[in-house]
Amino acid sequence: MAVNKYPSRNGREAKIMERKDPVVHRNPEFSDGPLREKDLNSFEENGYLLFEKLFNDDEVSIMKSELQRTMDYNKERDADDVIKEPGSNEIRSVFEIHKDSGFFQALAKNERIVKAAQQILGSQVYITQSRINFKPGFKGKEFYWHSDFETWHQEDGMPDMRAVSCSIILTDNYEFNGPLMLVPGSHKWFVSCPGATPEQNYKSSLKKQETGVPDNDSMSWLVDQADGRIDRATGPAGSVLFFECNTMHGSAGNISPYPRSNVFFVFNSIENKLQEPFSGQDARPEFLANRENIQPIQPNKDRLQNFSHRIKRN
Ligand code: 6CS
Ligand code: FE
Repeated sequence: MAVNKYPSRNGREAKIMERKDPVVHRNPEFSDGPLREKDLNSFEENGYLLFEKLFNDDEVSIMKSELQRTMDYNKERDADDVIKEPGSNEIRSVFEIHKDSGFFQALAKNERIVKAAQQILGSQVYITQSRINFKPGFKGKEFYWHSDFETWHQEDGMPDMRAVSCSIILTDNYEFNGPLMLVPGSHKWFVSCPGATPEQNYKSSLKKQETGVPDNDSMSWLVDQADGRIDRATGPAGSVLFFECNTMHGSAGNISPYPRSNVFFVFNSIENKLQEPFSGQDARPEFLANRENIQPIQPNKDRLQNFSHRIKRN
């Protein structure tokens, strides 16, 4: 097994250690893309970057109809990659949306987001995980504070911090409908979490994550380091949030009538493919952590209007 640079959940007390990997992996071969120098510097400093309206109104209206279609298609589907909200039959998340052989598959390869990921990761990229988090009105429950990397390292064997999540806002994200909250600068620290990973943890963690979450003292310390700041990723549909794999984030429940639906494409560097989980347990299923037939994405310029959705094959 590879050297474990970021031990966590090993039954010891919580510990905060410095990040050992670069945030922006600068590489002149992958400098061509939508991010300017000040964007890369801001991402380096905060651990995230919000672009208002990276997609135009025509593309947004297609996103909304594809979102509805995806929801309708999965409403009655009883499959591992469809996660319901705790205590209700409302859909919380649908995974592996980048393999829907239609609109979202094309969107995942669009150069506006792929080239940005290449600029940040300094290499070619592929998608290690994708999902739509629906966070329905009234019933959308919270996602407690966590670092995605802490889970992906422990449970999926992601070796280094060289992945970036691209969250495209599909329904307007307001202050009051459970927007993503992020702690600026938190990506510079790795919180080694207390506890141990239960067997097949994903069967419960995708509904409510209780392992691999920071203890209160560590969380308070991170917010103190940010001078008390907690940012919210609010913006109109079509806006895009890039956030670093180790940035501490979470979101509150949604009791408003307005759904807060975002699609997440997690771009991993082609140099950072998943290995054996550092928890020592079995690998999580393919829909959560892609391992099969990994190819670097060839970014496309396609106008998204060309893609009509074909119902997912399986
Ligand atoms: O376990 C995971 O991979 C998922 N869990 C959360 C709360 N965020 C990242 C990812 O979708
Ligand atoms: Fe997350």
